[in-house]
Amino acid sequence: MVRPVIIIGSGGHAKVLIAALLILRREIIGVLEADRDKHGGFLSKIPIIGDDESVKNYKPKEIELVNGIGSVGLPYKRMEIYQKFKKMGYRFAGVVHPSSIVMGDVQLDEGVQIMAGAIIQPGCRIGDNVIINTGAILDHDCIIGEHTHIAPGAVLSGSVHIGAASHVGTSATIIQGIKIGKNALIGAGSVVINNISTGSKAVGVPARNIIK
Ligand code: JB3
Repeated sequence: MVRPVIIIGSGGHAKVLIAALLILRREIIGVLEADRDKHGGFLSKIPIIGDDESVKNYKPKEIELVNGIGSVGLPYKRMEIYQKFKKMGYRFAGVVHPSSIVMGDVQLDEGVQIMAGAIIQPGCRIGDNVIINTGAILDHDCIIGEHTHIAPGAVLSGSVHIGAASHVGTSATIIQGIKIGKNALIGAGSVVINNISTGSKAVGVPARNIIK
C-alpha cells in the first residue's frame, strides 16, 4: 500500500517537491516547519501542520517522509534531517518526477529525489537522500554518494564518482571518469577535468581548488 507523505520544510525545494508529488498522485498530509510563524499557514495549498515534533502524531508504519530541505552549499542540514528521522524509525519516500528519464539498471536508494527533466543513464547508483535536480544529466555508470545534491542543469559524463554530502553547483560540467570526494563543493558553471579531493571547494573553467 502506498502511504501518505509528510514533507519536512516549507521553502523553495519543498514547493517543487509538492508539485511533483501532486502529479504522482501521492496523498500529502502536511508540511513540518521549524518557523512557528508559518504554522497554520499553507505551502502550495498544503497545510503547515507544526514543527518536527508533530511527526509523532503518526507512527512510522503509517506514513513516509519527504525531505523538503534543499541546499545551495554543502547539504549538512538536509543530511541532519534525514538522519534524525531515520533514527526515529521513519522511512523517506523517493520522488521521481514523471518527466525525468531514469533508464533501466539504475539503482535509486532511499529518499532519492529526481526532479523534472533530469536524465539518468544505465549503470548509475544514486545514494540515500540524494537530489538530482531539475534538468541535470548523469551519463552511464555514475555513482553519487548519499546526501549529495546535483543542482539544476549540471552534466556528469560517464563513470563520474562523487562522494557523500557533496554539492555540484548549477550548470557545472564534469568530464568522464572524474572522481570527487566527500564533502566537496563544485561551484556553479565550473568545468571539472581533474579529480577533486574530499573536503575541497573547486570553481572555474577549468575548475581549480580554492580550499583543500
Ligand atoms: O537550487 C534550487 C533549484 N533550489 C534550492 C534548493 C535546492 O535549496 C532553493 O533555491 C533553496 O535555496 C534551497 O531550498 P530550501 O531548502 O527549500 O530553502 P528555503 O527556501 O530557505 O527553505 C527552507 C525551509 O526549511 C525554511 O522555511 C526553514 O524555516 C525550514 N527549516 C529549516 N530547518 C526547517 C528546519 N524545517 C523543519 N521542519 N525542520 C528543520 O529542522
